[in-house]
Amino acid sequence: HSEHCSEEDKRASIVRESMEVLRMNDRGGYTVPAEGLYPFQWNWDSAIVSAGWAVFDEGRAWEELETLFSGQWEDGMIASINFHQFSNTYFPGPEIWGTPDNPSKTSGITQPPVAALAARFLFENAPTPALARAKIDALFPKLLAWHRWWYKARDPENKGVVAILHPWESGMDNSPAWDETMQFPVDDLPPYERRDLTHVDANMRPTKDTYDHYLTLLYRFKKAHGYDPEQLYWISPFKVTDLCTNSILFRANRDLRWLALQLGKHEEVAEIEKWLDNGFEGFKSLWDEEAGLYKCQDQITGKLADAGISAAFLPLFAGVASKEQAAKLVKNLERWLSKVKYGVPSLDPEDPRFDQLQYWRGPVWLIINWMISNGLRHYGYDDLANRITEDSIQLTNEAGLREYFDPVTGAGCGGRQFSWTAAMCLAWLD
Ligand code: 2M8
Repeated sequence: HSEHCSEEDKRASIVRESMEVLRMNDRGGYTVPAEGLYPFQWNWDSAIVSAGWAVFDEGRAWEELETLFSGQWEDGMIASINFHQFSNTYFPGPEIWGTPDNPSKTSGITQPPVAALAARFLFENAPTPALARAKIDALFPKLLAWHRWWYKARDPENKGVVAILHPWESGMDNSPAWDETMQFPVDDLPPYERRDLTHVDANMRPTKDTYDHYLTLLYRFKKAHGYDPEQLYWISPFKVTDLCTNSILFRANRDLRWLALQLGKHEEVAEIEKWLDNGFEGFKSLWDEEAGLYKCQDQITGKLADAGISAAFLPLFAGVASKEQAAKLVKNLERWLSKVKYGVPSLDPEDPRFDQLQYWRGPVWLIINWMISNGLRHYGYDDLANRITEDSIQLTNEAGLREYFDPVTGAGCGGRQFSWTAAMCLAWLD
């Protein structure tokens, strides 16, 4: 009994700590992912964090999304980073990106479109329905504009699935899924100084060669027509169908459709249904029958990436996999989980590149765990979903609100007092 009690006490204190972390990382209308390491407003972080705020401060939750959309470009894009306030603890900052004022300073690329999911979550869980309705009325056209941007700028050839043009856009920055597609030669770069290594151990962060490639893309995009997204699609040496982005976009379209129905926007419903139908077709080219996994695809060569990554399970979250595909995915997932203590590792633990500490090349990320477990439940794999939820509770109980976790030892890695981990403890694990 006493053990049970102390587990409960532990959980209650994690929940309290999670609220404190969001308050501490609040910069007035937006939340930074982590003090020092990431001192600006990140796109998909903020969308996830708004669900955390929703648990104890409804108004603040909506404000998070409103501030995110205050940086929306005229063409509809929501950039990966909004630079609301000066900071010199992160590289590359606004002076390197040098985007046109559009309407405020941002990066020049995007990130996975979680915002519509968050908007639906806030709307459905709203203590004050009238407030929620007013907020959604204002937010809906902006969400729609962003989704339209994805298809216009990132699927001009009507594949039904969208391209990312920079690994930073996937959110899984140094995933082994990009090892082959990142082989293009780097340009002569102006000298630069990374800041991430002043906050976090080098063995937990991308290598210098990887950063040289990131910056080569950044400078080419900047030179090419001031980041005009419609030009970038045609000139980028990195053009990939990413599973994380496309699964989230598919799910976000379902949530946007649901919101459109609430608002009685029938033309918009039809427009979104077309994206869903095309997406359903587009996903077929990402299925690797032999591996029993979804794979990212190089749009330049047409080749599927060889790496099995955690995003391979996200089509379950999207709801785009068939029952047969789901069964094969589950078999792979069970094999992965039998090789580690805590799931879900970001790379197949039997891949020789698996590295339990290296960022998106092995470690566990709570936001991905939430999406995978949600998807598993939808397909009726409750036991496996419970295992992932239990692992996530254990990890945060033992290592705290870290950026990511070692799947072998359970140790916390990367940044501390991390906002999206706190948000997951509030909105999912409590
Ligand atoms: C990481 O990415 C940034 C670049 O956007 C970085 O390392 O400098 C990723 O984990 C990304 O998914 C996340 O949104 C961001 C902030 O938490 O950090």
